[in-house]
Amino acid sequence: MTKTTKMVQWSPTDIKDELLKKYPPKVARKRAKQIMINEAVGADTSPEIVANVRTIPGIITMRGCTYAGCKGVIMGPTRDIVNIVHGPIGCSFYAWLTRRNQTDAGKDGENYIPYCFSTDMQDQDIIFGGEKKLEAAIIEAYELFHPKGICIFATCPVGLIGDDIHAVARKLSAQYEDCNIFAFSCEGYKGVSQSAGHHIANNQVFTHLVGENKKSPEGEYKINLLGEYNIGGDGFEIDRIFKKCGITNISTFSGNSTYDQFASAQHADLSCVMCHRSINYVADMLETKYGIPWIKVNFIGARSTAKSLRKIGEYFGDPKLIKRINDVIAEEMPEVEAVAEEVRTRTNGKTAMIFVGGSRAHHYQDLFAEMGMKTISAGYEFAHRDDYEGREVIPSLKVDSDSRNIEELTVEADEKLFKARKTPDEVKALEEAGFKFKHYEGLNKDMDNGSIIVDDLNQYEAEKLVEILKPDVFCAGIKEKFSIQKLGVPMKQLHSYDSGGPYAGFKGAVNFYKEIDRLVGSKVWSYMKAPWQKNPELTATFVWE
Ligand code: CFM
Repeated sequence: MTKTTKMVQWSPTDIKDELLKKYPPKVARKRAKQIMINEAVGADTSPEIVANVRTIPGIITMRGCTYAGCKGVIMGPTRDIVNIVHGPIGCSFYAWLTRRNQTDAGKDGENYIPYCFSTDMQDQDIIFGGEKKLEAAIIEAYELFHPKGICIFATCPVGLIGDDIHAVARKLSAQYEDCNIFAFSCEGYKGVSQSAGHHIANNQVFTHLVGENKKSPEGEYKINLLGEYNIGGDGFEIDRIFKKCGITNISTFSGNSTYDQFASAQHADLSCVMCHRSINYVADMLETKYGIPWIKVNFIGARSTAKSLRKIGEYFGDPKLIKRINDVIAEEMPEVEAVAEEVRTRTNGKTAMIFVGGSRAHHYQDLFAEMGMKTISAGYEFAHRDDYEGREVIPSLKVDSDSRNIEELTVEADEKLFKARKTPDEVKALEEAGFKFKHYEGLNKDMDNGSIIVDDLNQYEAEKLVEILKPDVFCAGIKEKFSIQKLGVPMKQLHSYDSGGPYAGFKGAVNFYKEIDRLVGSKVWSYMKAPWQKNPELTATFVWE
């Protein structure tokens, strides 16, 4: 790479080399397997990417910890379960209301989300053990609130000293029969990322909660929405659309959810999987144990929303439902299209980069496409190979010592509750008509060949990518926000949505178009001088200057 190379002449291989150049050889060899030049379009199989492996020590990763995935992501949005963190206060404090999962306190008003429950472990608890303190905390929470459920979360020191949180949970659960108390061994170091925490949380919810409510909720066309966390009110918008279509959402895992919703999930006739990464195995377990089939959906993007709704209609196959869905789409789309058309006059041809957790780096490409914008580089913090390459690679995934650490539940058909929702003939007819169950093609197939896909992107590589490709907007999280803005590039948080949202469904799409239009059109960023722009030696090397 010479200094006189123009931006337009950077080939994907040049970019990859440039990202790796500064690393010591061993690090470069490892990172090279996680930085991929896409070749999936038109190919039978995607090129293999290394994912779900440990971050190399010394690298400033964008990832979070296993505790974050369990306590924050999966259990955080459930309003009427008391979530007690067993650990030092920092683990609680920094997980307290930082993810913008909204909730509606409902008629009963039972909502513990604004509270921060912690055992506040001190040095003496680490030395002499914290079980007694945990027991006291559970008793106090029970006596104050009498919740339906209490969940206990292990932090790193709890695992290191060996407190038996499950024994404490069992003891108190027996003592308080009207309260379901269970614990999660989700120590921060337990897995390589928050993905392990999702799995630990979901396994426990499946074991201790799903199936508890015997009575089926009322309603027609009953579904579960798996992997939707109501960030910025996304779930509210999706529920509004479901309601309008006459679809009954029994249980969202776990946006705006309640104890009873989880406990009734077995009554649904279809599971719709939104975030494949955080929950696909729950969809499988619901199918095996109760006979509920599942499909992949995406409510990010107006067209994707319409497509997902039609898929649900096709599954139930009732002309009444199909008509209602089509009517709703016809009613909602004109406003969306009008805004899209208007913003496209300014956003068409602009570029985006998306680096978020495990799903949105894929889902949000649809929204950008509706604005005429291309995602030129993307990747996940902690997704697995199937989220990149498609579910067909699942049988060939390598089981390493880290993934072995995370329990895989063995599930069998429930003798009493298993009920096939469709006959084999009905399934066959649907499949012959092109309907796909349990199907996810992954991110790679939806990105252009030659685009750079990076797993577990880090601070250094993020800045390099921006420097080389200069996107019109960069999407990631709060840790990245200001370093990217300092490079003179607008930054949109796609974890917390900054203070915006919802972006899901039809109304959400309109919000997104308007916000991105404003961001990519803003002049303020051009006043920022990135470090390389201040350096005359480098200034001469890029065409945009
Ligand atoms: Fe699923 Fe999520 Fe995501 Fe995720 Fe997350 Fe999130 Fe995310 Mo932040 S569950 S994988 S662990 S869609 S909190 S709501 S935005 S990293 S891309």
